[in-house]
Amino acid sequence: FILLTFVQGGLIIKCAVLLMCLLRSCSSIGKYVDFYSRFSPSPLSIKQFLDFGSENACERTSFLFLRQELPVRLANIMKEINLLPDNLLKTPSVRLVQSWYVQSLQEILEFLNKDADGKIIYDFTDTVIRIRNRHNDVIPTMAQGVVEYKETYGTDPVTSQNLQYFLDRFYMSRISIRMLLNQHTLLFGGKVRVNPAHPKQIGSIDPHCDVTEVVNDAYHNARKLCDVYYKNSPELQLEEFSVKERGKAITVVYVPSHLYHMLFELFKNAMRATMELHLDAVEPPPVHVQIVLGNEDLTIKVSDRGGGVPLRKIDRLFTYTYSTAPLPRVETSRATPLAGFGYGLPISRLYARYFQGDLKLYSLEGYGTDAVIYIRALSTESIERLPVYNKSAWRHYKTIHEADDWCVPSKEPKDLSTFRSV
Ligand code: W6P
Repeated sequence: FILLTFVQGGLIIKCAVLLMCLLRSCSSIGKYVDFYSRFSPSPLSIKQFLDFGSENACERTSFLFLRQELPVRLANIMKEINLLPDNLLKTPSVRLVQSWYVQSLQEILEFLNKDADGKIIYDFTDTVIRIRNRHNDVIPTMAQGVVEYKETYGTDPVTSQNLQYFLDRFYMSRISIRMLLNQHTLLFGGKVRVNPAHPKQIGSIDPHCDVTEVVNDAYHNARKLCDVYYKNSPELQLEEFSVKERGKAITVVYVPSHLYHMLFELFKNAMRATMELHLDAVEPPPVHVQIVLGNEDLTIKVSDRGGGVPLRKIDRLFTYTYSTAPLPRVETSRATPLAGFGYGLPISRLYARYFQGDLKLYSLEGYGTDAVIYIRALSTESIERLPVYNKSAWRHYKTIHEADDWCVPSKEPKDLSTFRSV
């Protein structure tokens, strides 16, 4: 070793030091993951997010909170990554994702025993931005891992179910971590707290998010895509109803970008179904949207007349292992970027569930589909819905799945004549 160092000079020394650090950190990072995974993540309400952005909260408070909460959320989900099937863990894609999590956890831990002075807090914000960028491509990278795994090992229903369980939790955890990172950088990353693009927002939250505005925005952008690929597009028919004041814009305390993401996805799907069913129609049937504000829920229904989806196939639209099939997954030969049934729907449903809402599909096969977004009307009820690593989660991955407790329907009815009395 000394000889090598002598021959190759400083570079080798640097490599050795780096390797040593890497080994030391590799062997101890597990301990930190164990330690922090014993804490449950602390779900925040939208109201609490707003308080962080108000006058009496500061960058220091946010720093002290994130220094504890980010390791907890990272460690909780890292524990679950470790429970994935070995062959999936060994794919280069999943290894890469895992290395990002290790790296990010390490970078936050650097701030552990440091005084919360100006310089440190400033550096922390830099680290937060770096971490967010590092994890930008987690979804396609993870999807690639799933494709690689499927191509080599295939999928059985049990693996598929476990993967669904994991990915829902993993992506939900990611949404929540990015929410924390975004709030911190939007509130404290610039010179002033206001977001120049959205001055009324507190970070990514709009206390008066105009739902109709977001619906129109998402519709118009989906329509542009639709016009490119089909040379035509369905009109929008919009209806609003509020149990409160009539004639006033329906608003909600919410993250507009989340709402936009969901609506854009639903519009793309609705438009594609409509256009595919009415290929030669001069005027395809419109997409009908209802926005209803109740006392508990804000509900947005997007209805199309695109022919619908049989009940048996609805679940597939939310299945990660189904939508990442390497083979063409839709019956039509037309390849359009307009709604590929990728991860769009399952991720949109996670956005809805993240603040205690939901996203559901109700289809009338042969006619059309209603896609419904449910959002909590009260900001005090909009509380993060977070996965936690515990015995019950662990059991999900380790349970040996037994035979179903419902009969398998047989296509050939049993010959009832055997039971005829003689
Ligand atoms: C369909 C399939 C679908 C998924 C999501 C939203 C709307 C629609 N329409 O035919």
